[in-house]
Amino acid sequence: MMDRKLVSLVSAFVLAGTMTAASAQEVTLRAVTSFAEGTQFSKNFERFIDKVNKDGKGVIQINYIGGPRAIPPFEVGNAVRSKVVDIANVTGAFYTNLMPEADAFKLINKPTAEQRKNGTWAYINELHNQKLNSYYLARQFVSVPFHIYLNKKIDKPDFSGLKIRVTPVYRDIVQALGGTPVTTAPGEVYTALERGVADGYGWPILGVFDLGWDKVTKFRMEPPFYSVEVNVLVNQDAWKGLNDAQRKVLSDAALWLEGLDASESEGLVKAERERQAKAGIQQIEFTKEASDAFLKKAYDVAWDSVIAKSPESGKKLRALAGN
Ligand code: 173
Repeated sequence: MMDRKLVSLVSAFVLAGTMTAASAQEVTLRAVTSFAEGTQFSKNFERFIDKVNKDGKGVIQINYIGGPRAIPPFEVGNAVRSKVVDIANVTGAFYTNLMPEADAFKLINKPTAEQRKNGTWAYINELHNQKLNSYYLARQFVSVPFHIYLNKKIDKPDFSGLKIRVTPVYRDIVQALGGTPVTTAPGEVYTALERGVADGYGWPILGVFDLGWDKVTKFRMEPPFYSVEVNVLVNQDAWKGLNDAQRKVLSDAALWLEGLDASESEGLVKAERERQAKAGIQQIEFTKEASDAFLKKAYDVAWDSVIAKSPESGKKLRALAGN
């Protein structure tokens, strides 16, 4: 009797031990994106998830919760910080409340391979460790620029009398040109334009068609400016809890994800400009001098604003950006 009890006790321990080992082998991370599912700035993250789930069988898996219906865009940074989610696809523009320096990422436009070599990645990772309790896994879309789209024609870079939908990306330059910034999440842009709450909006060159904005957009202002940044962040406790094999699946997939910008963005940008023209979105172009002055002002006001909020890290980021 005693013996049999002991045997079953021992086998129960052995079984429990095996189960722990088995579940430690494969870990599942919960993921969200700050852009609508299936749209331009979520697409590559979704491809990244598919790759991790394929390459990481038995090692690491990602459970894709989804987009803004799960977590509002401006809350995603906080969700990854507090481990409500383990991994997120989010632009720094949506978490400047937690990290004012994030407003500088749009000004850093060197290829990501170079950023990984020259210390930019390491420094931005440190900022994420400290302020967002997260690991900076990847930066996407470095060669995709932003534009201001308008429904009223202007003949010089002057937004006086215009209300323009912004995020922190465009706020300083819109104000510097005399416009009135109105902050909204991407999900509210269509209605703001339709109701005339906004006369225009800031957005990258890509993605205008995703939410039907072509129907409520007349003009795209040239020149393109800044550099899109959408980051993949992993909660730091989740990252630390992974073993080397699990981290390797994520890190390899991250480099693959960053590589998509170099291989795909230029073609996508060219095709999108043509598609916008076909849809009747007209370009507003200024003289060469006015365009150059606009670009200089766009960078100057943005750096000034970052450095005013975070003098030390702002200057360090500017030196790394080299512009
Ligand atoms: O306009 C925005 O919502 C914004 O800031 C952004 C940032 C990166 C990619 C797309 C949009």
